[in-house]
Amino acid sequence: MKIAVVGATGMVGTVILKVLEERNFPVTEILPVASARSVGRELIFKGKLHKVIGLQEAVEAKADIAIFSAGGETSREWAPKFAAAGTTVIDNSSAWRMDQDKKLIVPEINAHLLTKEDKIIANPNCSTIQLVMALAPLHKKYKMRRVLVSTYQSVSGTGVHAVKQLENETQGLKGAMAYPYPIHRNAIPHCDVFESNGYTKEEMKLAREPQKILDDRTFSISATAVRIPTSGGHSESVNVEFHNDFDLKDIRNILSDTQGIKVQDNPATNTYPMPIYAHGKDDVFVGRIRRDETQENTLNMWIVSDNLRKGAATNAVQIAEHLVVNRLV
Ligand code: A2P
Ligand code: 11C
Repeated sequence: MKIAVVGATGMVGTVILKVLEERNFPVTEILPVASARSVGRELIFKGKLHKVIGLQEAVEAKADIAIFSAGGETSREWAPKFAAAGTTVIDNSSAWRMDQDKKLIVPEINAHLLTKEDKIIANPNCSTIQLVMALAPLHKKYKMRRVLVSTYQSVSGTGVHAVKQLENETQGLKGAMAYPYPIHRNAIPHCDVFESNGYTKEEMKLAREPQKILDDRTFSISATAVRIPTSGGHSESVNVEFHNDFDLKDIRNILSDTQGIKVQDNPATNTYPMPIYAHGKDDVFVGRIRRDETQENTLNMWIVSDNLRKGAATNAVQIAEHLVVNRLV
């Protein structure tokens, strides 16, 4: 497979290259793509140096698959050009996610929907992926009515400049600000831009994307997204009201048996998911599983995952693997 990675020099692009290597994806040729600023720079893939190329050159190279993580504007403009050249695009930005003609895929849940005709495939938002991974198997059995989620998101979700802001502030240094406030020793209830309804774009992604992935609009999700000074791994406090009563043991068993999920839940040994453990791993970790004692059929849990891996790079590479295994490219 000839694979283009658009945004190869960026935060997620770097992890995409790493995940392709680690999972031994059948790459015959790798094309690292970035902005004009980076063309000619060399990146290492599988121990060899590869020159970064520009977008037009990459379109002309007619890769089998292009994995994009270079922001929404780049995707809007360039994904259709790649698709027209016969390349299947897996897009990590928010550009196409809610487009009616594009599929929004978490492989464990809905990769079976993909066909050869899908030339632009959307990868969900990182906080959506870890949430929906845990909700999907529980929804199947107990049917969700309403979900309340509060997120605790790491600075790596914002990008290199935010990681730098936290590093600078931790060391008492001054520098450019990615956020309107200091993030060190702080919690900022503001991820992405505000929409006209008073919610942030991140909160609305959490509300809308799971309905599309689960192909069900009968449940609702209300979210508050908060940025905290962790450097890798998003956490979520999740309250789920089901239509049907559940057995807590069964909830644990369902989650433990779900591919891609690891249950870490033992109050007696202080065992629960945390970003420092999830960092660098591909699984979604679930713990603090307990009944909401204030309301019928309602569950509380805590979900943590590495936002750059399952939340972005790994999910995209898994989509690519599904395409290859099922001969859809
Ligand atoms: P570059 O490094 O040349 O700026 P991050 O998410 O970490 O900010 O990274 C964004 C990635 O998207 C980088 O690889 C960046 O390349 C790339 N990128 C940003 N804007 C463009 C563009 N207009 N065309 C191509 N690549 C872009
Ligand atoms: C964050 N979820 O942590 C964002 C980053 O729509 O893919 C990814 C944004 C997106 O701020």
